[in-house]
Amino acid sequence: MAKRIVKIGGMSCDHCKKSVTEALEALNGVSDVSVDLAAGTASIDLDEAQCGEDGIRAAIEDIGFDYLGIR
Ligand SMILES: [Cu+2]
Repeated sequence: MAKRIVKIGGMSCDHCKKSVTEALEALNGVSDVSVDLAAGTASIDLDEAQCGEDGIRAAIEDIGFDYLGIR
């Protein structure tokens, strides 16, 4: 399990924040999701054995936001 920060584009309100939080929490291997709306980031605990970068990208893009990377 590793703490990672996902950069997300297009979030503008609390509804966006909730949508992104729920989409990330639904992924196997992702937990402890905390979205920072102002920063455009989500802090997550990631188990990379269960979920890779592609899975995170798809979850964000599927609900209409922009995946801008992970660190
Ligand atoms: Cu919104």
